[in-house]
Parts: sequence; C-alpha cells; structure tokens
Amino acid sequence: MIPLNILVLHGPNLNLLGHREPNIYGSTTLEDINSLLFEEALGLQAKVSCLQSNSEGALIDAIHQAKENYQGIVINAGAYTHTSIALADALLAVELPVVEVHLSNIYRRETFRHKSYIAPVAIGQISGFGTESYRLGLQALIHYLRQHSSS
Ligand code: CA2
Repeated sequence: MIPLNILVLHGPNLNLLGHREPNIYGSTTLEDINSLLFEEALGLQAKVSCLQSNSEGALIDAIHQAKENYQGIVINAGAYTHTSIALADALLAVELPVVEVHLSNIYRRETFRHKSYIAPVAIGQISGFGTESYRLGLQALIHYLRQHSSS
C-alpha cells in the first residue's frame, strides 16, 4: 500500500477547544483531536501532521509548503471558511485533494456561516459530527487518494 502523508490544518480559535464555550464546541481539546487523528492514520497505514494557526498567512504558507511533502489536506478553516478567498486560492494553487471539515453543522447556524469559500475547492465537506467530522474527513481523504492513485 502506498504510504500517505496527510496535512491537517486547524484555523483560528480552534486552540480554545475544550477550554471555552463547551456548550457549543464540546469538551474535547485540539490535542485530543490530533491524538485521535494520529491513531486513525496509523490504523489506515498513513501519517498525519497537524498544525493550528490563528493567522491566515501562516495557514497559507503551510498550504504552499504542503505540495512537497503531503498527498492531501484536511482543513477546518474555522471562521476563515466564510471569509477567506486567499485560503481558497492557496488550496486551488497547490492542486492537492482537500477535505473540508467542521465540528458544527454550519448550515444549522447563522446565515453568515452558510457560505464556504473552501467548499468549491474541496473534494467534499463533512460538517456537524463534532470530533467525528475530523475522523470521517481523514477516512474519506485516504479512501479518495487510494482510489485515485496511479499504481
Ligand atoms: O464548526 C466548526 O468547526 C467551525 O469551523 C468552528 C469555527 C466557526 O467560526 C465556523 O463557523 C464553524 C469556530 C471555531 C472556534 O472554536 C472555539 C472553540 C472554543 C471556544 C471558542 C471558539
């Protein structure tokens, strides 16, 4: 089986998970989510690297550099999902398969969250399953990459 390297990007404020607003975002921390993803990847004979940033520029730099080392990207762009043409442009430019994930169901929330600039450049989106959104997103991306590998 081809070894896969997946980059997981967490956007702004997701470092607060488990520490603030547990009524909306639950009590699981970002470290818990990253551990869950490492475990899941191991079981699927893949590797993940996780990065969280509150800075749009840092996320864009990480996307640019991903082309060298990763076969795909799982991204929860947080509130940048709804605002950032720059992030969408970066994802489009690197031409890596992208899966967009959200903890909450963005379509059940305020209307400003219904718009995603990431969705049109992603192969798919998983939204509303809490931390399971990440696991499902990783599974979906690995499945896609294995289906679409040339060998
Ligand atoms: O549901 C998601 O995963 C979101 O990407 C989360 C973003 C929100 O802006 C998107 O509309 C949907 C917010 C992440 C903020 O996370 C916090 C965690 C704890 C305390 C405060 C914010």
